[in-house]
Amino acid sequence: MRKTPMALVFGLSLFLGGSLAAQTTYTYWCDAVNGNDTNGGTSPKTAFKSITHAVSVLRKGDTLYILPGVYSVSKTKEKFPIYVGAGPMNQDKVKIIAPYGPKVTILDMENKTYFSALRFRDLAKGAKISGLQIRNGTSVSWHCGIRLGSASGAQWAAIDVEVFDCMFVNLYNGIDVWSNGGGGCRIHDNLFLNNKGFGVVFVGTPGNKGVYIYNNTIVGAGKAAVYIWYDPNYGFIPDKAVIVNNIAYKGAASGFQSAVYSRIHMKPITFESNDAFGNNFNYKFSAGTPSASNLTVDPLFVDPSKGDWRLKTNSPLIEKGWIKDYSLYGTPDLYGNASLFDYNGDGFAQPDIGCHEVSDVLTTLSGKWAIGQTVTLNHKGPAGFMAIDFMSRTYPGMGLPLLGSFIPDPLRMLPFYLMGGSTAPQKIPLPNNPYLVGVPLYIQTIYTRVDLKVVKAGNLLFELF
Ligand SMILES: [Ca+2]
Repeated sequence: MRKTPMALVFGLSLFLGGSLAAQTTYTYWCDAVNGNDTNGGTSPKTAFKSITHAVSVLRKGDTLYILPGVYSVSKTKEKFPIYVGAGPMNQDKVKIIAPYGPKVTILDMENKTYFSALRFRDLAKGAKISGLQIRNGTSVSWHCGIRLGSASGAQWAAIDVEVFDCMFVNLYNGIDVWSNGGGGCRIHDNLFLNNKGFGVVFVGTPGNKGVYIYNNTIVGAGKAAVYIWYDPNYGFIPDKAVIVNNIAYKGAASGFQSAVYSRIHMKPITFESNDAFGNNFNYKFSAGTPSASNLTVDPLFVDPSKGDWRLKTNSPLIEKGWIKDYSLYGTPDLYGNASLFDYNGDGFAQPDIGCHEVSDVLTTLSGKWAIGQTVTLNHKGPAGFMAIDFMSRTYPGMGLPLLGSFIPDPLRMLPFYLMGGSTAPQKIPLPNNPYLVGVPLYIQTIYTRVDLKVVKAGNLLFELF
């Protein structure tokens, strides 16, 4: 059924009106440039200034959008570490999102001796953070960008926290994960550059829920890119670790601290489809050897000299990722595109290795994405493909073998319309509805061959306002 743009607009208004009536959580904004901590924080124009203050007002299920800028002690009066879930109020399932991404949204530790920039604790179960760059830490061992968990008691546990689409630059460790009393944290689609210690270090303990470390690109780590610490003398025994699809590139690891290192027997660990290349030592295990799915090949980055860590279209890492758990691929890659995309068009979407998923379709948006404006969606796909556009109010959340990353939640999906047998530009008039201001919307375009035999769900565009 073809729906006209007017039907879309009507549906948009209806949908947003209905959802606002049922809203029980709040959305806050933080703006290093124009914000003020004496503001109410509930719109972009009344944004807070510091992340520290903005995080302190979050309650269970709330969302915080961090707008572009440099956040630091000197610029926005941050207080490190910024605690999430330290109490007294419950901050489970809060979402901390920098929608414009980590190149322009920066939490700067200014080379001072703070233990970490952010720390998630036991009252932030299921919290998510994405799109932020954390940079310029110290040379002190175990200092890090984000700390998850501890060996010091349950109140320090990090549980089911998700860190994705972030950058960790010039720190000691990127992320420290200790799993006492917690675990289940997911660290994926992040880019780690030139950290002096580890990219991600995981210290497991009995009874924990393990850790998922996947689709990260870790460049120039001074020690291991991914380090799984097992020491029976200390009781550090990871129950579960899923370490897949990571790139460890040109690390300076020496001796036992190889690029991807584990002192554990292979059995509790799923260790598949990683690529360690150009490190002093690429793989090292205390027992066993990595399976053949783990590669040692040049990833063929687009242009490292210009900081472009995407994969070239002839990279040997395309369609080589681990495919046994499609639930890992429901969020965008570091660059905002689908993290699961059927590049070779064989009807079977397979993830690439690293934080970039190579795609041959492209949806771009021109015009001003604001109420009362008309925007144009421009489509670029293979010859003979048509484009179908979806909108959603949330992150996509599902990876489907035959399709790729997909917006799954029908209650949050806005009406869509078929463009017909082409990939021509599509104009979308946005309603002049004040309730739309501050509401984040996703657009996803699905490209399909006219005979529907090949479908590529790509180009998750994360747009706002
Ligand atoms: Ca792919």
